[in-house]
Amino acid sequence: MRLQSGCDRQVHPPPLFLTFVKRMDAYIEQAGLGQILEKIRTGKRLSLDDGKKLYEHPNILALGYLANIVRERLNGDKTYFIYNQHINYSNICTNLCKFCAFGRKRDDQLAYEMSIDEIRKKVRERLDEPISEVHVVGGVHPDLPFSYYTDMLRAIQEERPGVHIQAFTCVEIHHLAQLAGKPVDETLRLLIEVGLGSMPGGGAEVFSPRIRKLTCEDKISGEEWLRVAKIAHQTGLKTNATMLYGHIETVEERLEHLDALRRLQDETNGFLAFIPLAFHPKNTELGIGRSNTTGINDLKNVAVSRLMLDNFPHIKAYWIMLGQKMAQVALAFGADDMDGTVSEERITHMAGGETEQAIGHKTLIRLIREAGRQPVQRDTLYTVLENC
Ligand code: V47
Repeated sequence: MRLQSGCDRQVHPPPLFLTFVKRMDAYIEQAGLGQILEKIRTGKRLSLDDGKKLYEHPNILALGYLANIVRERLNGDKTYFIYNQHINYSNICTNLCKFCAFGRKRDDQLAYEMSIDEIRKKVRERLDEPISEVHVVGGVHPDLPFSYYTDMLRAIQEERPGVHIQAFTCVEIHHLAQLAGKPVDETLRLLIEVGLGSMPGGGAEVFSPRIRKLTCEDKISGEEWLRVAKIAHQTGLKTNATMLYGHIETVEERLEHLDALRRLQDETNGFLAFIPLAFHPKNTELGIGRSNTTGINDLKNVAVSRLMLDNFPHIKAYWIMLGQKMAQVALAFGADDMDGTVSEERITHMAGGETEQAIGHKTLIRLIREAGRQPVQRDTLYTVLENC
């Protein structure tokens, strides 16, 4: 429990709290989740059947209670945020996934591509802010040369020396390796030499071949995504992982996705955070006739991923996709990170995202405090920069 004043002073739980825990445990038992609670309390891994039971359980508060046990065991009351800037350098893409409103053909009116000078300008525009991470993601561009990507990393480092660049999903890295004509590990070493610090978790979607065939046939397979992530970890890079939910995927497909990530993490321990991404249907082929995800679906995905991914240190409630309000509530359902100040995100906004494109650190701190958590400003690798 946290005192009202001061960030990190702890007090022993009062008897009232213990009564609450006992009552909740009995309630969880009544809800038919007693065996899962026992596994969670004793640190045993949940099976895919457990995951299915959780996804299909109607009681969202019970799920939140369970996920919160793991959340608080791993991260206490801490809720992380980062000062960051997103740069989506180009939306020209050969994959043209059916769930994506961002990717465009080269001749599309809304297609764009930033020159290295424009990227420099973007970084320069925000030099007065204490940004510790520049997050770079684009499409699979048909004809930019490999040197564009190395020049971009160099330019960002020159404009903001020492900044951590989290860039290029496994999908982009796979493409860059082809461009460079080198194996993935060698390609990554070339990128690290000019400033790559870690990789974001995009492009994972849902690993199931059925889903990929129906939604993103031209994208690398789930197996390829996992292979690139594994090589990145073996090369010394930390990466994130995502799952795009709320379209045509089944509960079983979500769980197989989570299980594949959990198995890779057992091998490499290279994942930092998992980010469940809520599908935004507007302006997408897959979205025709489909609605936005509901609050309950969003919270379930946060809670179940916290419980299944027992070896992932962090679960992000990405406010850009969840909205500030839902992201704040997610902090009681397993999430321990709100991502960052962001600025100029385009992928969600082209798909009808209605959140702001950036929020200030003061808003993030207020949202976290109001949720009864302790705001912690972090860097990309979760080193604590400030307990706020
Ligand atoms: O790879 C595309 C997804 C991802 C839509 O690593 C969509 O910390 C919802 O991965 N609705 C890019 N999602 C964003 C991403 C990310 C974001 C924030 C933090 C991190 C991190 C990673 O967005 C894509 C794709 O999976 N996406 N279209 C859509 N219509």
